[in-house]
Amino acid sequence: MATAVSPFGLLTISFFHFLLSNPTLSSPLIDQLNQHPPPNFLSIITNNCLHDSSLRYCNSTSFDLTNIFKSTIVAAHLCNLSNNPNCPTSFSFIDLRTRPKLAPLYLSFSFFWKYCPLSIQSIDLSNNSLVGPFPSQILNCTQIHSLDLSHNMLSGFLPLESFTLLTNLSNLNLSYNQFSHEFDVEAISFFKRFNDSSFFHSGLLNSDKDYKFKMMTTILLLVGVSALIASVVGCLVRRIGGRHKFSERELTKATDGFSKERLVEKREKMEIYIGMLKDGEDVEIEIQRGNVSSEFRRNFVKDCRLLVKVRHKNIVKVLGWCNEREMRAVVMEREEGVSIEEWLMTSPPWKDRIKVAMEVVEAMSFLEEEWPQIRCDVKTTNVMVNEGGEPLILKLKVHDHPNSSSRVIYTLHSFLVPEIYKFGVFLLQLISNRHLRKEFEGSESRFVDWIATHQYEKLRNVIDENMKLSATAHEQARQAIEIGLICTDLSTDKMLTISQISSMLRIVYMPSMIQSVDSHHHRTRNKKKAMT
Ligand SMILES: *[C@@H]1O[C@H](CO)[C@@H](O)[C@H](O)[C@H]1NC(C)=O
Ligand SMILES: *[C@@H]1O[C@H](CO)[C@@H](O)[C@H](O)[C@H]1NC(C)=O
Ligand SMILES: *[C@@H]1O[C@H](CO)[C@@H](O)[C@H](O)[C@H]1NC(C)=O
Ligand SMILES: *[C@@H]1O[C@H](CO)[C@@H](O)[C@H](O)[C@H]1NC(C)=O
Ligand SMILES: *[C@@H]1O[C@H](CO)[C@@H](O)[C@H](O)[C@H]1NC(C)=O
Ligand SMILES: *[C@@H]1O[C@H](CO)[C@@H](O)[C@H](O)[C@H]1NC(C)=O
Ligand SMILES: CC(=O)N[C@H]1CO[C@H](CO)[C@@H](O)[C@@H]1O
Repeated sequence: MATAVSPFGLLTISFFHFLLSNPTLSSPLIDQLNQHPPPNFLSIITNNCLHDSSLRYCNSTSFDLTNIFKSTIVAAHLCNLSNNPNCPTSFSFIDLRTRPKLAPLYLSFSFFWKYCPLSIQSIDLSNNSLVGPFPSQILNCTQIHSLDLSHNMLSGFLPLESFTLLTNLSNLNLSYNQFSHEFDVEAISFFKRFNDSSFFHSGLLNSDKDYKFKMMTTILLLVGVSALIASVVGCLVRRIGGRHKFSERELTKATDGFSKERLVEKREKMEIYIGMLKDGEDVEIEIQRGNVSSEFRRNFVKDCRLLVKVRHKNIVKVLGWCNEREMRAVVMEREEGVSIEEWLMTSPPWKDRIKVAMEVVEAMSFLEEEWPQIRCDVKTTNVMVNEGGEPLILKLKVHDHPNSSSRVIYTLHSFLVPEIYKFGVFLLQLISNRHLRKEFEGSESRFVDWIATHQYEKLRNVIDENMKLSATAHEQARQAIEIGLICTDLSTDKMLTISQISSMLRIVYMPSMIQSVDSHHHRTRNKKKAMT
């Protein structure tokens, strides 16, 4: 029966054909999505439900006509794009293999996934450099038999409970991703039906443990956002003696015996305290407890020895470490300021935002040149800014292959999202002031795709309107968006270096701009001096 294979029911078929064949509607997908449902759309879907109550939208408490309409449009395009025969009556698979531009775009249409056509049996989104958390919206298609997300850069935890709703799933491939190992695949009965080849190099297998182990050292070295006062000048002088090792006793004292009042963050394997050293210096202390192998401890110290040497005005200072049998800790300076995420809520002007972007990219470029083993995790939550508008990068990690060329790091090291990509996202956020978590379900790629699709016709929506830009500044912002999109283009073979991006930004802002940034610098420095 025709209804059994139609994604949206018998009567919509003619409607689909209207969409697919009407020449006046041959404009791109996005234009169609901006149209209104036809006047009789409610009666179309009501009739559909009378004939086939299994349609996903029939069980909605109220018909959200706009989204149901949009979902039919996306379905029509996606069916065709996936080369299904007889679209859309037999839309049985989604094939977006090696479509790194399109896959994130289609994933971002949450209304489509919410009403996932029941005819779809198989979904293949492999080989797309997808970043961010597992795209849970796919799991709305509970009926599927096959799901392939291999060869992407997905990270974080699997939504285990939602997975178990996929009772008919018989083929799963999550290989070559960067998930966090949280469970023993063997231990969860749902996953027992899949063998190891579904999870090769995904971060989920026990055999990936060695690799996870390395990740843990790096996690420990990550720094949280600080919020109180630090005397920066003082600490520079005091550490010249080179004593970087702290004992557990010293840290106990510095944190009033690891008191609750001084605990600012607690994660599964890590606690972050604020404290004060004997000499009155305010510090932030990251602690990992429990026994680890001696090899782990050796690597930990090796990494710390490296980190304490890094000195740059826009990179957090690591003061030292503690390495004891039951506890490891990293001690860092604390500076006054707010995270960029919070800062953006105060609608800072364009010149302050671009100054932050330039200083961050210069600090990254300093690391790239001087400390290629060390990378930083640039995000609006991991960079803070002080009262003078000076940014400070708070999260660093040491990576494992100091000898590999940067080209190799970017492409083969799949567990690391290229730093340049992170900077691109950061830059685009500075310009657009969009909240990734609230507006794009935390997905960087969705955010980037949103910018890419709106940059021409809807530039006004992309640039944060609170900035009230002059014509020159508007043009600078437009060019900065282009640079942001170059940084986030994972489909190209040629990755630029951070230094190249830094130069491009400088060119956009021209000498006059740089001068004003520099003079602003001096003001900031003087202010700092005045404060101390
Ligand atoms: C909608 O609800 C009906 C009755 O409760 C049920 O039989 C049907 O399976 C539901 N359809 C979907 C798609 O959940
Ligand atoms: C994966 O994508 C790359 C380019 O991005 C391509 O060269 C390669 O053939 C693809 N692999 C598969 C298995 O499709
Ligand atoms: C679809 O996904 C959303 C969010 O993941 C979830 O709340 C909802 O229950 C899902 N619906 C179905 C039918 O699976
Ligand atoms: C699994 O397949 C059976 C038989 O085709 C079907 O009745 C059932 O609804 C499917 N399960 C889901 C979650 O769609
Ligand atoms: C693992 O499962 C896949 C399909 O699910 C199958 O093709 C493959 O032969 C299995 N491998 C082993 C070693 O059992
Ligand atoms: C998953 O993909 C990987 C890499 O393409 C492949 O080696 C493996 O056999 C696949 N596993 C399954 C179950 O299809
Ligand atoms: C609307 C649309 O994109 N239709 C296309 C579906 O696919 C066939 C061939 O694969 C094209 O000829 C149509 O233009």
